[in-house]
Amino acid sequence: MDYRLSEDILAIRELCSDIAARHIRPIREELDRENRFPAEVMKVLADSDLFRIYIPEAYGGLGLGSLALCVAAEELSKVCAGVATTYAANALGAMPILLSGSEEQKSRFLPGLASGSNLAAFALTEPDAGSDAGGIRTRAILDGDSYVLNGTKQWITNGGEAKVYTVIALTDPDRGARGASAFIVEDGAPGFSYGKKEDKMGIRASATRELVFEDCRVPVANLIAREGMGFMVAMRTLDNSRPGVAAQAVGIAQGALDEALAYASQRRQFGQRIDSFQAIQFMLADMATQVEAARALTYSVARMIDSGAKRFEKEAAMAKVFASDTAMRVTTDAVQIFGGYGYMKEYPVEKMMRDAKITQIYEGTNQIQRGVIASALIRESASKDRK
Ligand code: COS
Repeated sequence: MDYRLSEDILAIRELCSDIAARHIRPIREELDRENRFPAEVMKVLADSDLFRIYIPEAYGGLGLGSLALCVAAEELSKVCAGVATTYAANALGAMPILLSGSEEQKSRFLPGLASGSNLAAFALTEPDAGSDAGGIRTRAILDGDSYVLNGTKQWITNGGEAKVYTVIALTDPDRGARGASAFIVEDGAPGFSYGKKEDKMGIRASATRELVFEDCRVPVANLIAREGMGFMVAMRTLDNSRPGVAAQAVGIAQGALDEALAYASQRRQFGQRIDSFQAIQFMLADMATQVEAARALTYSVARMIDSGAKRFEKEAAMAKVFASDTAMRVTTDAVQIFGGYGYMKEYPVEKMMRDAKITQIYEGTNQIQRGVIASALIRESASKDRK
């Protein structure tokens, strides 16, 4: 399908494809097996200016927006979703500053994120607050010219590796979601340490770690927007980042489809290539159709964001749900086409199937996404009725 991508985006796609082939494919199995953070790949991505894509030019970025970032995430995910997660989580971490930060915060933090010299992370989830983001307990209490943070954040992508963390904490617990605020916490802040490192099913190249705040002092200047705006900052961040998860899922699914196509043309059974059997052909046809539909939806919402749309939570949730469910189905079918070999670690499709699973869970489970879609539909329908 021709998506009429700009010259800039086509160049990014080619660059990511080349980096994935030369620097990621040869080590992806090792990264997965050893649960190893891909520092050397992050350096290549930084040297290639790929962290600059989504950051405005005024802060050292390329100002290319959401579609460009989606295309980069998709291309890297075709080869290793763990590496792609490490890369894309920077945009998630930077998003609260980009969307709601002050001029001073943007000039202070974005250039380092654009150059890739600093990585970023976003910290919302807690042991007892996952889907129920309004149920967080981490506290932030104003004391002189700083806030004092106490609490634990869980499953934070880039935890321990990032230098800049955007953290959601309660400044007014009585007000629930409306009492949350967003803060920028730097690695090394007094009272900020790292806890448990997770051993995950998939995306094992990405670092996932607990953040621990014990009387952690954060300057007042690091409060994003105003007190009480934290839940809104988090929701707007997720609306902007979910198309990136969708793009990651499209990449994983495309990678699995490519592997299945190549394998089916080589593998012979009953004296013939298995891609000559209609049973396999129909599977491949369905896989390809679903991947293309997921890509079309993902690029559409990214274009909607780039064109300046104000609310797009429904479309972002639709892309995330559809693409991640597609990735799970397509990778499962790819394993099926590989048969017994697909179940073995020597072949990449079992990793792709494990990697795909998280896209149905993180940045909001697909059940939450369906809730977001339904709420928007009902709201839109009610507002039509009033007209
Ligand atoms: N954009 C702007 N405002 C939003 C919004 C959005 N996308 N989503 C909610 N809001 C606003 C609501 O309008 C409401 O405002 P008022 O208090 O002024 O009415 C406020 O935020 C609270 O919204 P709501 O009542 O819908 O909050 P809930 O506690 O019911 O939670 C969900 C809403 C479930 C959507 C939210 O908790 C969520 O997204 N959960 C998933 C979290 C997640 O993705 N975690 C992944 C980890 S981070 S990688």
